Amino acid sequence: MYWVYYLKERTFVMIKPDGVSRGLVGEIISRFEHKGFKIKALKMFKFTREKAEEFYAEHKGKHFFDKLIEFITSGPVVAMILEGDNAVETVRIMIGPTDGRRAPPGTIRGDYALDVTANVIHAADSKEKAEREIKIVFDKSEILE
Ligand code: 3AN
Repeated sequence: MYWVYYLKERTFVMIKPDGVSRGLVGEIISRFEHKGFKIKALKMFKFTREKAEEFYAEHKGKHFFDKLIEFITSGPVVAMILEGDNAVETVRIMIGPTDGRRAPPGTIRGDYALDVTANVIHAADSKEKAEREIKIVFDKSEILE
């Protein structure tokens, strides 16, 4: 008997305003689909200042906070929940390090970002953060079982 184990971990991913305005939505979603992740929720919206400050609360007080809030509220984002084995870690590997200038080619930031604020994509860096971010952005009714 041959068993395939499919572990249903989920993570939160968001294409930032620069990724949306540059027309990278299809390309980025396609990478995750080709990798094998299932999309459990997907929506485009624009952050209010209040929601953005809640979302990035852990960075409050840091030198880049105001710039980050201004950037993330500057245009629509595309948020999604991806499900698959080891989703949190694997998606983080696929997006690459924060600074697009240092992100290796082959990663999303490595291929498409040349900045540290406008770095095309966000992904939760732990299971706890993923659940927190999902709660901030999605209503339960917007998520597939
Ligand atoms: P990541 O998105 O790789 O998890 P975090 O959580 O450290 O990175 O930072 C959240 C966001 O804040 C980043 N995606 C980036 O847009 C911005 N950011 C982080 N560090 C800096 C920095 N040194 N200068 C400007 N913006 C930054």
